[in-house]
Formats: sequence, structure tokens, C-alpha cells
Amino acid sequence: FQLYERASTVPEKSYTRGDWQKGYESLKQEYDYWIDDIEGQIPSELQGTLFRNGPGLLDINGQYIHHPFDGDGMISRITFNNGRAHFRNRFVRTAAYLEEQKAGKILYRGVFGTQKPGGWQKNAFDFNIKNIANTNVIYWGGKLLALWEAADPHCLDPQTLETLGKEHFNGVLSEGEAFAAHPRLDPSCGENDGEPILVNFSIKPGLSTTITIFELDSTGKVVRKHAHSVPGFAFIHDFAITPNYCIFFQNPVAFNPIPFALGLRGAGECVKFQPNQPTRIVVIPRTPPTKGGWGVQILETHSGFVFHHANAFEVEDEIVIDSICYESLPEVESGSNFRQVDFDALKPGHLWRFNLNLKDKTVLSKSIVNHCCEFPTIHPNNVGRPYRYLYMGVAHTDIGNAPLQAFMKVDLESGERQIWSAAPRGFASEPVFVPRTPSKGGEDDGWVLALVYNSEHHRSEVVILDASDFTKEPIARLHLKHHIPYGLHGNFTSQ
Ligand code: 3ON
Ligand code: FE
Repeated sequence: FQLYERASTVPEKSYTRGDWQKGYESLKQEYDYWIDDIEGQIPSELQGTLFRNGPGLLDINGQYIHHPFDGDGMISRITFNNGRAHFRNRFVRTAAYLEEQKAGKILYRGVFGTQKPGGWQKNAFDFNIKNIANTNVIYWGGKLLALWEAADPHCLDPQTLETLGKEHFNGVLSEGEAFAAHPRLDPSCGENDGEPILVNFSIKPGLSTTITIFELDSTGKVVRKHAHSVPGFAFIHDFAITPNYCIFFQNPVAFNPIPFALGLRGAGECVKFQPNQPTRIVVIPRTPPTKGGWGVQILETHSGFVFHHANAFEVEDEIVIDSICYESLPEVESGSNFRQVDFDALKPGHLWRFNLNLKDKTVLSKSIVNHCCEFPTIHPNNVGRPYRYLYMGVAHTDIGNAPLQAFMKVDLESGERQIWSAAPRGFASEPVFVPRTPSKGGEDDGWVLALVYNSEHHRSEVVILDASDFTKEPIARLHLKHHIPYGLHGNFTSQ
């Protein structure tokens, strides 16, 4: 059982690896309290609930998991009510979570390299991967859904966060069938009288890959579902939508299942980046065409790896899409410990804009933000539409790769950037934009909410930034009684 490193003092760095590492300690306790340690003031117009998901356990009873993406999903719920805020967290009671907690040891392999103890002999030919429900959480159609892209969603009670069971949308999904962790909310769907629609997908990889698209109306009913096959293996984590299209980046990767089958590596560690092959961009119409085939288009651009897209929109014959691109998919060494990661040895993600010309099938790409970044987010009304402002987690400085410690607001029209940083002891996460209601009009009229891990006190805080001005100090900082391990995604609901 390894101890955390002492914080080393490298003067030119905005963080120490020792501080960063502590944010990956498990949070075992489940809390339920009104937040009373507050700097500043919670705006009284901020009403609703922020749900967050992410790995809550980085060990099972002292046995380390191999990678944070293998950690059991834990939901945090911060409810804002008349200037006060309430916190609650609960683990998703997946079948595997309950079994492992009861047994007090790792019983399942994880996609990112967690193995059952006992070496490869104990793991070989075990294809039974646990559904850890750890990637996203969204309230839609009266249901709170915890999502993990390789299997079915879990449905939770939005008040108590109690796990109610797996969600199959009235039989639309079958047991174990995937439903991705990156739904997009179309604020106004033409096919459904301008009503909001949730669009999501699933990936079934193989020698060719099946991409299935789901559209759910605001009652949670699946109103459209269609599947398409594209050539080659694909690892697709996120997508983007416009009023007429779904856009997927099929980054150049190959899958060699043998080390996984032999119990040597997790399935996700068998995905190998192919630097000399292009990225394929798959454009699928959202509604069936009146005649002929579906008209799925595949365009090509340079090699790279994209986890997350910021947004996409249509302009005449073009689709514009903004995405966070890496030069390659970092490979997790099977013997390595993610806590010892050398940030400087990895390439940062940068924000790029791609112009897809659907007429002549060409792609133009240009770099927009050359600053290590992740987790882009925008005003919900602009999803799929032209937009001006983007918010994301960034490193403290614009040089090289480093943990996220700050938040950036980008004005895509003027090119202006504003940063609020929690460095040197604070570490950032995915920001969420919450519009002010009623709105005074501007696209940036609202707040950006995010969890920040404060390594000085080993506690996390909810930071409320004024979205119209990141150069100001936060409007409020809500200090929690404990830390929350670095998470993945979440959503705000005003309901
Ligand atoms: O592609 C195949 C199909 C598939 C669905 C093979 C496969 C085994 C790789 C697979 C499974 C994929 C899974 C389970 C992916 C899960 C991803 C996950 C839990 C998180 C991804 C997070 C991405 C990013 C960019 C996180 C960044 C985090 C930070 C900057 C640090 O806070
Ligand atoms: Fe994601």
C-alpha cells in the first residue's frame, strides 16, 4: 500500500504532484447536510440542482484499482434553494458495487486495467466487466440516470439518490445494452414541434462498428432509434449534434483483444493509436430521409484523438465542430500507477475548429486554443447552433501539459480569453453553465458552477463564477466538509 509522495517544490510549476494525487483518494462516506461554510453569497436567483458523477472509490477495501475510469460511480447532488445549498452524495448501487463491498475485495476486471488479484491466471478469459455507472448523470423525462458508455444506465431517485434499478426505456434497450455517457440536449427539435429532445448514442465495436442513435422526448419516451454500421473498429466517447445531424469522430485506433483475453490487460488498454492513419468523421442524419438510403457521410481529417466535443452547428453546406484534440491516445502502461503520471511526458489537449464541407467532402481544421484544456461546455440554448462563448477546465499556464487548475471563458467572436485559476493548491473539473432566469439577454448571462478540489484542506468546494466575467473573484465558494475525488461529468436541472 503506497504512501502519497511528499509535495516536492519545483518552483516553476503551478502545482505539486503530491497535492494533485490526494484528489484521487477514495471518498467512502455518504453525506447529507446543508452547506454552512460559504464565502461570498449564493445568488438567490440560482435555483435548481447540480448533479455530478465520477469515480468515488479508487480502492476496494485497500486494493487499488488500476485507473480512475474504473472507479465505482458516486453521485453528488448540490441543491440551490433561496440562497442556501444542500449537499448529498451516494454511490450508485450497481450489482458489482454491492458484491465487491460485501466481499471486501476486487471481484471484477475493469475496462482500464483493474484486475482481480492473483495475476493473469485469475483474469484470463473473464469477459465479465462491471458496469460502474461512473461517467455522467442527467435528469431527463422525470428520471435521474447514471451513465457509463459500455452498458445500460442506472435509474436513481433524484431526491435521495437511492439506486432504483437499470433503465431500459420501456424495453428499447436490452439487458446490458450500451447507452453512451454523452447525451446532448437539443433545445428545440424541429421534428417535435420545437420541444427539447435528448439525443444519445451507443457504440457496438467489432471489425465494423454499429452506431445507434436514440432520441428521447421530455417524457423520457424514445421517439427515434436508428442504427448504422461503419467500417472498422471505433472507440467513440462523445459526439455532437446539430438540428439535422449527429457527428462522430472515428479516431484512428486498432484493437488487439489478445492481451485482454489472456488476462494481461484491460480491454481499454488494448486500444492502440494509429498515428499514420486519418481520423474519419461520420455524419449521420437525425431523421430518415424521404427516399433512398440514410445518406451517412464519412469525411477524413488528420490523425489525432478526441474525447470531447464542445459544440457543432450548420452554416449553409458546412458543419462547424469544435473539439478537444490530442496528438495521440495516451497508452496506459499495464504495470504503471496512474498516481505517478508524469504530466510533462504527455501531450495536452487543445481546442480545434473543424469545418466539414458536406458538398465537396473536405475538412478544414484550425487550432483555436493552444492551452491544455478539457471538459468544454456552453449555454444550453446554443447546443447545435452558432454560439459565441465556451467554458472549459484548463491548466494554470498555457505551456505544456498539466492538471486542470483553472477555468477559461473563450469568446469565439473576438478571440478574448479570461481565466480564473485555483492554483497552486486547487484543482479544477468540468464547469457547468447555468443561465440566469429570467435572462437579461446575453449568451453569458448566468453562472459557471464547478467542483474544485482544495488540496490545502483536503476538501472540495463548489465554486460559483459569474459567467459574464471570469476576471472577477467567484461570486461564492461553498466549502464542503470533505473532498470529492476528481469527477467526470454532470448536469444542472432547474426542476
Ligand atoms: O471502443 C470499445 C467500446 C467501448 C465502449 C472498446 C472499449 C472497451 C474501449 C469501450 C469502453 C469504453 C469505456 C468504458 C470508456 C469509459 C470512459 C470514461 C469512464 C471516461 C473518459 C474520460 C475522458 C477524459 C478526457 C477525462 C479527462 C479527465 C481529466 C482531465 C482529469 O480530471
Ligand atoms: Fe466524457
